[in-house]
This record gives sequence, structure tokens and C-alpha cells, in this order.
Amino acid sequence: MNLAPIPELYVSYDSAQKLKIEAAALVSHDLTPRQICDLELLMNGGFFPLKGFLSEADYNGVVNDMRLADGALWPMPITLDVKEEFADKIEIGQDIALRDQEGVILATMTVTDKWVPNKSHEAEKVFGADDLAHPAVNYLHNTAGKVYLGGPITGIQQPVHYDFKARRDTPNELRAFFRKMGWNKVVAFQTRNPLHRAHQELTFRAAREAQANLLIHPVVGMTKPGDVDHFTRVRCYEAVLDKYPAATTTMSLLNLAMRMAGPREAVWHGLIRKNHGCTHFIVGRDHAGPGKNSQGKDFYGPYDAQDLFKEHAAEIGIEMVDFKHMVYVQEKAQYYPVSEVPEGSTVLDISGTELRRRLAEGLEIPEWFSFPEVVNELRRTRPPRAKQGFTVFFTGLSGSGKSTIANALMVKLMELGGRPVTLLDGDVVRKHLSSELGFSKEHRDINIKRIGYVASEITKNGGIAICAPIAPYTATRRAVREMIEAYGAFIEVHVATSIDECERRDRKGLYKLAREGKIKEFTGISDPYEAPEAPELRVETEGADVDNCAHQVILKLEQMGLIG
Ligand code: PPS
Repeated sequence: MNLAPIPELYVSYDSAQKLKIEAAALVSHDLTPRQICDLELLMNGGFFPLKGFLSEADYNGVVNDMRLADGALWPMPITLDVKEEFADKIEIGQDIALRDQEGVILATMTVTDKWVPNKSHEAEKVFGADDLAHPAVNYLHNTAGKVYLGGPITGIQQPVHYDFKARRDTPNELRAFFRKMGWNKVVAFQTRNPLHRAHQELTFRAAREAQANLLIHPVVGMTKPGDVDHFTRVRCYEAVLDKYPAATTTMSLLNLAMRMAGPREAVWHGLIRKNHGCTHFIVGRDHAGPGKNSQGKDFYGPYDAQDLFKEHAAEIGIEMVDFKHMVYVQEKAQYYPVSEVPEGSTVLDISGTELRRRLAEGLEIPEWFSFPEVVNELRRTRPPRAKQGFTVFFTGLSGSGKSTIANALMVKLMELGGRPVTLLDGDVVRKHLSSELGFSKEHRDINIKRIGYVASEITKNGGIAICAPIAPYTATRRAVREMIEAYGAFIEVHVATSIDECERRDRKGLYKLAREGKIKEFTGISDPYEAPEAPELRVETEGADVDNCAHQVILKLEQMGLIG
């Protein structure tokens, strides 16, 4: 393995100081969390041979054929998406400053390309389906800006990290470490999950098979929404690390923003690990899998990633160590790849979903499955559901009864006690949090995201948030769900009163005004309401009293183990 340094995009320290001052006068783009991850790997050589965010020609090549315009293999579009209003201000040839979320200038970019991508095409080609159930497709359509800018990067400084500093390494730092240790062969293990016994066995076997040293290389940038947060995971990894032979194993954290693109992602991960000086790369079952599509089927076959990697292994320049799914064989008290299980033996396995259920319900997690240190760490972060915060999110038309039911629910929960309860009612929020907003799609989205943000903070701190806005858009409700599910349960309750009934009740006289055209953009009359397809609960208010509707929610919360 050639462990010579890999090219970086940084200028020297002195030039950076000068450039920083000059760049302050440039038009600047505030990078999103994902773009900060991408930029870090662009600048430090993790994405070599890329020299910046993709140009249009490179983008087309990558999307359609997994190749840059010069023919080099590159499976993932690394694009700088921006809002239309920002793009309109930018001329081709112009330099722009790229700032982190605190305003620090990390790099400049010379804009060589500006275009409006066909996102559905990108989704089909890169992720295999234009299906919003795929987290990266959802991101593409609902978070990423409309316009892409491309061009070379001049790196000024690395993004700042305050956490686990000693565990983060650039490709060149890892290369230097391998050189110093005389590690000519290194097998990398990519992960976004805590390490359990199956993973340990798999990594041991991989190192043995490849006769290589082992790099545990977890992703701490962005992973799949709902994953265990990286702080907890790193504490888990640290707890497991001393079960590995120190002379041949190391761990380093990778600030990658994953896309969950299965096969393409595996090839991308391989290239990234090669840039970090590794010679081998472990690809297991369902590598970087995004879960189920909107039809309830897997997006990719369990071994598609291995197949695509195999096809391109020579060009990637790193050898794949492939593994079948690992399962525990009771009689042997040992893990085996599922294809090598001795006949007639008892196979034990706990899926990710089952593990989450056991953690949520405070049930036993056996020692054959994980290490007590890891389980303790997970339990500290994810106490049983009855002790976690949660959010009940009512959605429905104006006058459907959301606020009344929400109020009744609040009182019932306060009677039960144990957790503080906060009601974020539509009207109340509009008065205190969102008084400057109107009812355009943009303003409604801002309003709902504010509610979501407050609810997620309440949930994180162990309280109960009850929200009762109209929240007419599916994508926005989903964004709020993702924000909250990082910390606790999200219970979407559709108050399914029909428009006719709401208009008949017309408790505030707003429907009449809307019909007369005196209120514009009125939900259900002159503005859309996208009813939730699969809410946790749907309550019909016609013919049921408020007490009964609120009680249905209480029953649901009990059934989900949220109240005891
Ligand atoms: S949204 O879409 O979720 O941001 O709406 P929300 O914050 O829940 O605000 C809804 C309340 O504002 C009143 N109102 C309107 N609703 C819908 N469309 C228009 N154009 C509008 N103008 C005013 C209305 O009283 C809503 O209260 P509820 O409690 O839903 O009846």
C-alpha cells in the first residue's frame, strides 16, 4: 500500500490568514450540516479525486454512469445545493465564501457551474427509486435547495469539532499512523450502529481472513434519521475497544454524511477508506440500507452492495471482505455467518427493531447478543418509554376539534402526573411564537417547524408536548417527526372531521369569511390539506364527545408503553 500523503485542498496557514480576510468581502453561503460534512472530506482528501463540489458535467456523469467527466469512478453526487434567491445573485466565475453555522469561513469556491437538477432523475439513478420513504430522496426533495452550484474549493480551515477531538483523523493523519506502525494491510469496518458481539466477531474474522490490522471507522457525521446519536455510540465503541488486541486495532471517527444508498454507497465508502490508507473494506449484509420503501419492501437486495463492489473492486483499489449475516449458534456458543451454520443447530438473532423494542420496554438484552457496558450505555440514553418524553401532534382542519381535544388530553395527562405537559396550540403559537407569519405555504412551514423545534426540546428533556396546529403538509409533518423521534416517541393524531362538518360548525365564523373571499388561502376552502396516510391514531369527532376522543389518545399512549 502506498501510504504517501494524499492531496488536500487546503492552502498554507499564512495564505489562509490572508484569504480569510479577503473572503469576508465575498458573497457568502451558510453551509447546511450535510454540506459541512461534505466540505470537510473534500478538503482533507477523503473524497479524493474531487477538487470541489461537482460541476454539471461531473454531476451528469456521476448520476448516470457513476463516473466523473474524466472517466474516474465516483458513485455519489457531492453537490452544493442552494436556494433559488441565492443562486440568482451568483454569476459564473464568481468566488463565494462558504461559512459554517456560526459564520466562520471554512473555504472559498469559484463557481464554474450553476444549474437546476432534475431531482426525480437523480433519485431514480442514484437511490434506485423516486420514493420519499428513502431518507436521501426525502432530503433531496424536501430539504436540499433547488439549484446546484459547482466549482473548485480553496480550503481555509477544517470545520471545528469540540467532541472526541483525539479520535478524529484526516486521511493523512491515518496514513501517517499506519506508516509509523508499519501497518501495510488495514481492513476498515464502517458502522453507524453500536458494536455488539456479532460485529466484534465479524471484524475479528475479517482481520484474520485478510491477515490485516483493523480500523474501526464509525460514521459520526450524519446517519439515518432515528439512529442512536454519535455521542452515545462513541462511548459504546470506547467501551468495546479494549476487547480488541491493541497492537493490531485502532478506531477513528469519520465525519461523513451518509446517504443510505446501499450499493452505490458501498462503492463510495470503499473509495473513502482507500483515501484513508486502508487496503481492505468490510461489506456485510444490506450495507448502508435505507430500510423499507413506501410499499413496505426493501429498497435493495441484501447482497446488492457486495455485487456492485465486486464489479468495481479493481478500480476502487481496495479489496472487499464480504460477509453474510452473522448469527449466534447456541450449541457452539459462537457466532457464524448464516451460510456456515452447522446443520440442526439452534440459531439466535436479535434484529435492530427488536433491540429497540427491548430497550424501549426495559426488557432483557442477553449477554450473547451484546456487552453489558454497551447495553448500560444504551439504557442511559434511551430509558424505557414510560420514562421518556414524547410529543402528541394533532393535525386537522380549522374547527375540527384539535384544540378542544388537546386541552382535554393535557388535563388527563396532568392528572396522571410524572411529567411536565406543555400545550402548543395552533392559535396560541401564532400569538406568541409566530405572530409575524401569515398562511402561505412558506409561512405555514416555518410555523410548523418552530412548533416541532420546541416540541423536540421538550421531548428531549423528558416532558410531554401536545401540539395542535393544522399542519396541512405531509412533508413538513415528516420533518417534525424526524426532529422529535431523535429523542422520543411522536404520535400523530389525525382529527378527521370532514370539511363539511367543520364548515357547518364554523365556530369562529372563518369559513363564512373564506367563502366570501374575505380570508385568502384558507385551509380546505382555498388552500390544500394533505390528510395523513398512516397516523398513529385517527379520531372521528362526529358523533363522539371530546372526553371520548381524548380518552382514545390516552389508550393509544398506554398501548405504546408511554404511560403506565
Ligand atoms: S398552520 O397551517 O398549521 O400553520 O395553521 P395554524 O398555525 O394551526 O393556524 C390555524 C389557525 O389560524 C386561523 N386561520 C387560518 N387557518 C387556516 N387558513 C387560514 N388562511 C387562516 N387564517 C386564520 C384559524 O383560526 C386556525 O385555528 P384552528 O384552531 O385550526 O381553527
